[in-house]
Amino acid sequence: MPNIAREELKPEESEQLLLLPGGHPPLWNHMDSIGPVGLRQREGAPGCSQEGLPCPSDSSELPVSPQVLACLQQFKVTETQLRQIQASLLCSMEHALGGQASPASSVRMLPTYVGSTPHGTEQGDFVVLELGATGASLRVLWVTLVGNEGHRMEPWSQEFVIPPEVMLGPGQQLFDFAAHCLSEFLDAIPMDKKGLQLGFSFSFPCHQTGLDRVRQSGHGDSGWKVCSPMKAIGGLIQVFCPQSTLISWTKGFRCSGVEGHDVVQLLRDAIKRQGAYSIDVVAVVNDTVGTMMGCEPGFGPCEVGLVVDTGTNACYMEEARHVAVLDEDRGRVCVSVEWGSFSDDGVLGPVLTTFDHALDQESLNPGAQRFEKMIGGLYLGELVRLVLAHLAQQGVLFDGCTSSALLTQGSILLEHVAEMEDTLCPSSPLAGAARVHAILQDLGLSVGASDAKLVQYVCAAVLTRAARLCAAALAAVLSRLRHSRELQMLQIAVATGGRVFERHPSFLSILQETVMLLAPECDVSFIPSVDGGGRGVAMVTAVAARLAAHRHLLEETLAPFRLNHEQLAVVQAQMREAMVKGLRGEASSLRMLPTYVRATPDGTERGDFLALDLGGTNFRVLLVRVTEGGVKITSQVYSIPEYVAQGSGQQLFDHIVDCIVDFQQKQGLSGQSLPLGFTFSFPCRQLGLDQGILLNWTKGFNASDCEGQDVVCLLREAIGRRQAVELNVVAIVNDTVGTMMSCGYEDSRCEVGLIVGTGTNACYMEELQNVAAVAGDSGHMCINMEWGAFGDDGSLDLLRTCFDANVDQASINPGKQSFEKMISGMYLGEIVRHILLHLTSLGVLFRGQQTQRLQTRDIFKTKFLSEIESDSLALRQVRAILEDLGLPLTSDDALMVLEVCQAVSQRAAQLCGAGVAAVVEKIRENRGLEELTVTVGVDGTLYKLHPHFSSLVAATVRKLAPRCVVTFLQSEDGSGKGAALVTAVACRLAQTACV
Ligand code: 0WK
Ligand code: BGC
Repeated sequence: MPNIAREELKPEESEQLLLLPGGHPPLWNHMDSIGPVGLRQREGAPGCSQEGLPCPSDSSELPVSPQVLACLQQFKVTETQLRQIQASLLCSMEHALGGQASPASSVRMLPTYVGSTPHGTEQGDFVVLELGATGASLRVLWVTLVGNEGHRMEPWSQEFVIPPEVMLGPGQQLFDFAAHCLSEFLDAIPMDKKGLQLGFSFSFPCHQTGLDRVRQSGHGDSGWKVCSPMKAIGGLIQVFCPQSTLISWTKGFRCSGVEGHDVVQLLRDAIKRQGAYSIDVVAVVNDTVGTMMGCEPGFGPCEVGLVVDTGTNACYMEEARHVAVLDEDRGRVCVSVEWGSFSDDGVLGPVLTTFDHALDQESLNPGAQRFEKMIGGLYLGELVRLVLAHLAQQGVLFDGCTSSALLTQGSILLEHVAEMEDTLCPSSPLAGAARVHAILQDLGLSVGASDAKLVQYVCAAVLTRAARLCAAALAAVLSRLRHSRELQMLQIAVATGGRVFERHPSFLSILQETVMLLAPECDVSFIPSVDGGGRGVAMVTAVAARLAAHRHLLEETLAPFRLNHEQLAVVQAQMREAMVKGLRGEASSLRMLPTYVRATPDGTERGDFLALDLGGTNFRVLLVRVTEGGVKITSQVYSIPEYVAQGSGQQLFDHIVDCIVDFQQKQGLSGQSLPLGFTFSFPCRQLGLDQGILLNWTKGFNASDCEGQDVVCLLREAIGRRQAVELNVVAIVNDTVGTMMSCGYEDSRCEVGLIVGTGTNACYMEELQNVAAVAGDSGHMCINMEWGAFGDDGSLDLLRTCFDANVDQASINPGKQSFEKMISGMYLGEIVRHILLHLTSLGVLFRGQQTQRLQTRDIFKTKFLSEIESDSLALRQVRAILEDLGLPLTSDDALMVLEVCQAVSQRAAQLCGAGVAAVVEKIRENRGLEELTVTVGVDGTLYKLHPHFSSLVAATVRKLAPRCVVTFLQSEDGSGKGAALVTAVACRLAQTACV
């Protein structure tokens, strides 16, 4: 931005200056420059034009001294300078929106987390506390919202003057004062005062953490602050409230111990100290937001809120995707510009007068809020005072006499300027001048004949500049809006609030005209806010209250999914106990099935093997070539249609043999009888390596005539039914065992196999002496725990939720596989769906609209959880998935669905971690080791694809088994390779036995 020198007067301008009508001071025609009006009133303009131009009624000309001219000249801002301020402010806005670190002298662009303008449905009684909008006073309101239907109720309100020592004293004193005013106000209100909800309009620059949006700060932590804990299931339920950290005081406030602190908590503590009423601070709102939200329904919605009161600021509805800190890609969010801090010396320097510098130097915050100090009502009076004192000391005003009042900072207030400037075009100029005289005499000044008029021109010059600068800033916001919405023409309603608007009617007209000049492509309607935004704050509070209530219901619903360390340690201990009982053959929900796998591979295995892998997402046939150089796998995936998985056993095994034959043909293996290892991922009581009695189907399989049968026989019979096929079934292994063996081939410390996929289960190398079912007491045997059934004896009932019960009831094996149904991929999506149905029925989600789609079983796939919880595209993902499901969602819904998914998957991972901790601790104690180093071989889609599952399992194991160093090794080739290796070991052992 080029540096602009203070503008020299163009020749035609200097000629104009010398002659003035009726003793009026030299003024400029604002069309090409900014400052008091030109020499003669524009031809044909009406009497007191709304531009604050002198009225022709007083036709007398007023000689103006060069000093006065030079003085008023300083307040001239040219159109060019205005356009540069507009452009520089726009640039600073986009800079800050992009999240780039911005110098203190730029606008702040603070997201307010107000994501929507009022629906009009908001209802209820709300208390509003306004602090900071009107300088040395605070206001309390009781606002009753009646929604669309009801008849509008006038709010009750009361204003309290804040003593200067409170505005400059300790922060606690200020908030105690506010709490005192609150209760004094409420004492007088004849309404029921239980469960009061308060909206705090705090008109200073603050970093907010949320109003109705939860900041995503990683898994499970919503970033909301817990206000007050209350007893509930499993410890705390949390009440949520916003946080708003004060960046810096402005506008005459300078309380200590507040900047950098959460002003909501300071107010809460003060209300508690006051102890008169229990009031919940539900929302904190900037006054511009209250003004925008208070826009009269008939006019709105307003999408810009503009306040010019003691200070000045604006907010507007920005596209959320443009606000870098939000990670949002849809919808809009209200951004508080905080343009008061704009002071790009490059463009403002030439506009800043000596009086501005003087005012800044004497202010509480020199160097800060430079833009605000040229526009805000707190400063206009002071600017006028400094100019008048200067002109008096130059002897061109008040006969060169000053007064102590005139030399006292703050002696000329906004009201004085309003009165004096407003009389510039009174219906009767004399009356006007008399009032100016009265004000100046009150300041102890002797007012000469032309003094009153000159003073009026000073007021007009200061105010006109303020209005123009404000217009330049507003024009920047409008250009930003038009740009971010890619519009040729922007039609917009701007809500205005603040005493400068109320007291200076010319302010709005000058602002309007200048906006039309600077942003001709914007059709702007200005809507004065009715009650200073109190209703708007109540609207926001109503929205926040509704969302806090929704959030409370969400937390109440999800609380049972948030397991703490004690609960997980109980699961670990219960699993340990069930393991011991199962190994002893006592009643236990853990069958602890011997697998007859006694050793993990030692690398000497060799040969070609066929392997089958049934029970996971896919059925695979594999050719596994084990050579010195390693293992080479060729495989083919085949589907097992539901009607086959739930048909007859014969049909199922015939289908399996068909796939084998197809594979052999494709691999040119037809007629070869390779040793075959069968990964059969269902609970089987093995009587030997190649004998496995199916105990019960799981994971949606239910083929008849199989349970209680030796599945190796069923396979051999199917092979027998197929002519010309010869297969040598050597081993049947569970997928956990296959996974352990496959990883054991890479890492000899791998002694545990874990599957978290469609189903879940684990196996590990147990001391043979502990396995009652198998003779021998030396050496090890791999035990298939079948932990999916853990809790089928009711030991998990304390943790089971009604949603788990719904899923279990709807499954084909109710009462079975309890642990699996809280952890594995076949069920997590269904648990989430049932929770979403519940929250919809509570009106928390989807505006309470139940959709057919969401009532469809298995419509919410578990893979959605992995997609939704992926850190990078969280909300976009959520929205895309839910919209595909035809769900009408708001952005709040998207976040709540994300939290539901997080809670369900977190519980699953923690329960899985508690199980692994029980296993590795058993191995460590089996071996009487102080510390155990062990590897767990893992497979399964959920474990592999979910973005956080594996790290949560590992974290839970670290907490529950601190004396075990556990490495999780993801199996690359699945358990088919493991089955082949088990077969290879069996063949090697058989050969050595023959030798
Ligand atoms: C791949 C293994 C297979 C196991 C599956 C489990 O090769 O034996 O059953 O993982 O994961 P899922 O496919 O059920 O997600
Ligand atoms: C089965 C186990 C299997 C696990 C993982 C469970 O449903 O009962 O045998 O290991 O799923 O696939």
